[in-house]
Parts: sequence; structure tokens; C-alpha cells
Amino acid sequence: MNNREVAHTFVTIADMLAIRGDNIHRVLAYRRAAEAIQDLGQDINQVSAAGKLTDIPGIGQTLADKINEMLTTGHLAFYDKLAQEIPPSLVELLRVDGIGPKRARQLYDTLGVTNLDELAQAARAGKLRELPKMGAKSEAKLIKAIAELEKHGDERTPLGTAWPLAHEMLTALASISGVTKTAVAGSARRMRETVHDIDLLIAADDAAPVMDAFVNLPQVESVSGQGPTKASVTLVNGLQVDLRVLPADRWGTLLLYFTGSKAHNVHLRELALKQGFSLNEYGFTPTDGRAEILCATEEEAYQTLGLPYILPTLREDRGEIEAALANNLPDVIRIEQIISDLHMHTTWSDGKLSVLDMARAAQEHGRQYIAITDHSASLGIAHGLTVERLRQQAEEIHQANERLGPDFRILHGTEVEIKADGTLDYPDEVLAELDFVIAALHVSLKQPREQMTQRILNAIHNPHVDMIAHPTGRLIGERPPADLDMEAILQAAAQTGTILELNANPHRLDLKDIYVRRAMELGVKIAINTDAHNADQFDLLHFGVGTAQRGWATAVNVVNTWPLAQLLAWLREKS
Ligand code: DGT
Ligand code: CA
Repeated sequence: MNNREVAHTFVTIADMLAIRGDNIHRVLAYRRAAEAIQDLGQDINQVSAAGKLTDIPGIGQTLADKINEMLTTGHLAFYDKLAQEIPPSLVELLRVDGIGPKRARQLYDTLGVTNLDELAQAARAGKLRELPKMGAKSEAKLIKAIAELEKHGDERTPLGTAWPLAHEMLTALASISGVTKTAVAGSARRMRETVHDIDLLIAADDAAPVMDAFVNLPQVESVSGQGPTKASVTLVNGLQVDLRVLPADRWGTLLLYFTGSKAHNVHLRELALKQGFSLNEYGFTPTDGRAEILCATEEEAYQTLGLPYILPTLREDRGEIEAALANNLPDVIRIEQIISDLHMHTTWSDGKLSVLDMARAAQEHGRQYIAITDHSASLGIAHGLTVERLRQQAEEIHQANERLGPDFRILHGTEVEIKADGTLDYPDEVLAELDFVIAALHVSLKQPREQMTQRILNAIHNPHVDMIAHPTGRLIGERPPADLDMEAILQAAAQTGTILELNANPHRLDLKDIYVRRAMELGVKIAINTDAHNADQFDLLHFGVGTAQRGWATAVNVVNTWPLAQLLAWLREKS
């Protein structure tokens, strides 16, 4: 079995356990383990062979034993036993909006439904309306939700698609009179790279006008549910959006609750209980009968628990609550600290603007220095530069620097192709003429793991290469990452002082958060770059910063926060 298969088994077990009604911690433990395995930079078989499974965050001895059993026998007795109680296909029901574990269990127990097809049939035959807590209206709603699932699927949507939509809608609603606060909550606020749906929150005393405006927004295709303070809609692109309208005095706990993650919330609630409160979205209720505590801000909610404020991007229960308790939260990178962008393109290759125009746009976006890094010759599709043209470009960059004066600096760089055979597209003596050398993969991304990894390692060990761009080459939702031994790459980057990029384009976000976190542990320096091909793409930076925060990156480890002299000194030292 491979990482994906093991992760899939654990996710299914988590869902089966939830349907069976097991304790939430047990369910979350399997989910967390699945996520860690899915995201692991190494082959789980190798980790297992090295006896290091328990080094993976979220995997203790019990889960390690189960993984070993799967890897050696191809089976898991626990899964087989569970499957006799809860058919694994029953978990498909959870994909339908409005069906949770309890409902799935009920449908199985009462109607013998075991999968999505059977559910659709039962619903369309009118068999659901007689069930307890159902009725014709709920049945109709489920039929709609099933149709929705059949039409649009339930693929997660890239943050880059969801984010602008969420903010456009919120802006439209913010202007309604009586609205005092607005927020995007949920996974989008935590800047997860993909979202299942968008959660919007609005504070207003009178919900009705907001509800009305919401369901009539131009982005909305259909309304799947509407109550006095709550509505769900599907947008024309298939994305689902939930809106809640609430009074402002409970805003803090409401925003906290709906921002999640679920695991973070569960952990906070436990902490609250230990301190004598039950915590929910409406506030803190002391268990000894004292009056409820309302929190108008998230800061107050954390304060009530004796915690410092925890940024949304950290709320994944990946150690942030322990760190907050120890007053040891990482001082993660903030967007204002970024002063450079080290990866961008101009009309010399596939960019839309000249060197000077890109520099001016970067300056307008607050950057103090940049590297111009057009593609190399072999990337014909992007009009890569021959050596001759690369040298002509040096002259243009020199002139642009003269024009821009001492307050801004353009470095002359390249995004040199790591070719299919593992060599670089320019000879070393050409690379030596440049200020900043990025190496990157764009072609032959499906080679076997060893070959792929070796190509990047070759580049890392070339003393002229300063940075590896978008290391895995993935395009979220479109192209899977190349099969790479990321641990070996991170180790080599640490050893040679090679910078790894966190490409801020929301369709890449590559390195992803967990690799950023590992980079921080190993002391690898990262660069958050936009890879801009046009002026407006400098605005994508915040996606990179959000992802860096999710990886607990601090300013010292992000080279774009360094003054130019410090970066140049680092590059000179690089071996
Ligand atoms: P998504 O939509 O799958 O990308 O991820 P989220 O985190 O946006 O999840 P969603 O939309 O199901 O719920 C939004 C937030 O509401 C979630 O992050 C935490 C909170 N929440 C929802 N359901 C529960 C729950 O059963 N327990 C707790 N503690 N919190 C929940
Ligand atoms: Ca959500």
C-alpha cells in the first residue's frame, strides 16, 4: 500500500467511527493521521521500515501498529471488523450536504441504505419523509442536495477561486444599513489551500435585509436553504456559501467557532471545561451557575481562556494551543515585513510588461528590490531566453536601475530549466554572470520518484543555484505534485543554504504549509514570491504569506524580509 491508500483507509475509518457514534477524539485522531500521511514527504513504507512511524505528528503506537499491519499484510483486521457493523460505502452519504453521521446511521438502520445510489433512489421514491425528524420538506432538500452533488461533485475549490468570490460578496453585503461587522470564516479565513465551502458571518441587529440581499446576489445560482438568520446558496461555479447573521455582542465566540478548525475548537472547549466553562458559539457559560460571559472579539474569547490571540492561519490544532499556553507562539511572518520579490517575468519571456514597468509596479506594491527571472531557452512555450538574449537583458536591467535610482534595485536573475536529463539549461559560466539563479522544473514531471528527486538535488548542489522555485510543480486541483522525496530535498537545501520558494500564486502555494513547517525545523530559508507575469499579480503575495503562517514561518527565515545587503551576503556564502 502507498501513502494515499493508507490515508484513504484512515479517512474511511474516521467516517465509519463517526457514523457508529464513537468519541470525537477517536474520529479526529484518524482524520489527523490520514492528513499527516497524505502530506508526508516520504514513502510510508520507508518510514515504517526505518521504525519511524511514531515520529509522524499525530501517530502514536496504536496507529503505527495499524499502519504496519496494512503495509505488511495489505489488510487491517480492525477495518474489516468495523465494516461488518458499518458498511464502508455508507460513508458516501456524508458527501451530501445536510447529511451528518447521525442521519447516515438512521438511513442505514431504518431503510437499509448503504450507499449514495441507494439514498438517491430512496429519496426520489419518497421513502425518507416518513422517517423521524424528516418530513416532505427535508426530503425535498436532500433530493436537491443530491442533485447538486451529482451536478457539481464535491471537489474542494482552490483558495484562489474562493477568496475573491467570498470578499466580493461580503463587500456587497457590508454596505447594507445596520451591518456592523463582516467576516469570511471557515477554512478560507484559515487560508487552507482548498475549501469545501465558504462561510460568511455578518453582525447586524436586523437579519432580514441581509438575508434578502444575500440570496439575490448576482453570483448566486440557487438557494438550498433559508431561515431567519441562516442561509445556504450555491454559486454559479458550484461553490456552496453559508451565511449567518448575528448580533454583535457575541461576535467573538461566533467568529471563533465558525473559523474553526473543528479540531482547534474541540481543543479549546476542553480547555474551557477544565477552567469551569462550557464554551460554544454563543459564549462562555460558567458550570457553577454564574452569569454567561459574552465576548465581542476573538481576543476577549482567548483572554477568557488565559491565552494570547491565535492567528486564524495557526488554528489547526497542530500544537498552537500548547504553544499559546506556554506563551511560546511563533512570531509568524506578516505581510508588511516583505520587502522584495525574487521571481517574476517580463516580455523577454512570457510576462506582459517590460523590465522597467514590472519594477515600477513592484515598487508601487511596496517592494524595495526584485529579481527579474525570465525563463531559459529550452522552455520554448514560454519564449525562454537564449544566452545571447539573456546578456542583452542584462544591459536593459542596468539601464532600468539607472532610471530608478538608489531607492530601488533590480537584480538580474533567471528561472533556469532543470531539464529532463537533470542538467541545467545554461552552462555554469553563464549562471555565474547573474545576480540570482532560480532553478525550476516545468517538463517531464511524471518521471519516477528517484529520477525526479535527483534532478532537484543536482540543481541544489550546483553552487550557482540560489533557489528552487515551486519545488513540487503542482497546480492545485489540476496537476498533482511531482513524486519527490521532499525530506531529502529539504535536507539538501539546509546543507547547501539553497532557498526554497513558497510560490504565492494561489494555484501553486508550493511549498505547501507542512513543508514550510519542516523547512523551519531544519533551518531552511524560504522565499515568498509572486512569480508575477503582470502588475496585478503582485497582489497575490498575501496567499503566500498565509501559507507561510500556516507553516509557522518567521521573518528571519523568509529571505524577502532581509535588506538587500543581507541577501547578497547569504548568496555569497552559499556553497
Ligand atoms: P471546509 O469547509 O471543509 O473547507 O472546512 P471548514 O473548516 O470551513 O469547515 P466547515 O465549513 O464545515 O465549518 C466551519 C467551521 O465551523 C469549522 O471550521 C468549525 C465550525 N464547526 C462546524 N461544525 C463543527 C462541529 O461539529 N464541531 C465544532 N467544534 N466546530 C464545528
Ligand atoms: Ca467551510
